[in-house]
Amino acid sequence: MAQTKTNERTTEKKPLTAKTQPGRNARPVSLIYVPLHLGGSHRGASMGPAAMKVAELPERIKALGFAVAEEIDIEVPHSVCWWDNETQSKCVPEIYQVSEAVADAVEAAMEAGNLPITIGGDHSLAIGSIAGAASYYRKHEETFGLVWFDAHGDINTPDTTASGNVHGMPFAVSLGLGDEKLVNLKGFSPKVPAKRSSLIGIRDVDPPERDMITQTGITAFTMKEIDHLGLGRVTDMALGAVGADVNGIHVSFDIDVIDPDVAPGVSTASRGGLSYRESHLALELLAESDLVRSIDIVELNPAFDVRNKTAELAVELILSALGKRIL
Ligand SMILES: [Mn+2]
Repeated sequence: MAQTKTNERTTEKKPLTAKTQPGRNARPVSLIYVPLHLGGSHRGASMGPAAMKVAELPERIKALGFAVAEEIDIEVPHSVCWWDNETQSKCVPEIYQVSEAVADAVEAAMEAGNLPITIGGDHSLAIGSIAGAASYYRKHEETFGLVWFDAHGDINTPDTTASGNVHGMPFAVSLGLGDEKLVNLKGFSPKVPAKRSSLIGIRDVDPPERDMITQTGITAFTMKEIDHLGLGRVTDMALGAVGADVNGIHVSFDIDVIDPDVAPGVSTASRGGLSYRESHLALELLAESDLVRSIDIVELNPAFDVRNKTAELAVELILSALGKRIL
């Protein structure tokens, strides 16, 4: 194919230099790759970690001035469990197995003093990453807040789901609601209280999820609030709601929170999302809080991407979350 000059062309090599700001709590990074698709309906999500490697994620983190302490590839079982449409939550045994491995990797990274970044893969992996972080804080008698970016609520349970897809349930599971086996991962529940949980960017919410959001009492910001107040203010409000008295924050970032014009490479795109700059701003502000201790970047689906531009964006967003700044 002839190379044409177009602003779609994002595959050129950029110089591996950047303004660095490893903050005063800078930690070496643990990269945990989870090629998981069993929580959703699109197998391409399993290619997310590979696309992030193509976009030079570890090299760019190092160029920012951070050490990459380890890179871990989590094994995902080969299964066709999603073909079974009778169950209310598909592939739970397989997702449980992956969740255990992810939880152990995240907790071990935090015990080692590292910052775990879990790369998806579909959002059901957050069941494991949040369990791992929660287990760390629990053992150290510390508290943490959860800031979740998503177009969707991800707060379904086996009783409310229309699809049976577990990637629509990880927020509920982390609050202690849903499949008993998943809820009790690591032997305790809930992983995080609703009062320390925030959900930002929603615009595609199932009717039962509306009730869940209200009943649980999490702090939710829809796209309407973001349009009205601006994402800078909304991020500050989310930090105020969940982060006032915590030792750390877990950021679970679903790339589908971004508008599909900017980030087409996701499994479940929804119009009317964050702009390119808004998505960076949110993570820059969270980095400035110096509270971010663990991160998920999920739902990258290279099968729907255009010239790997969504993977490139996801890498940039991780750099912003680590404290990359313009000046
Ligand atoms: Mn999600």
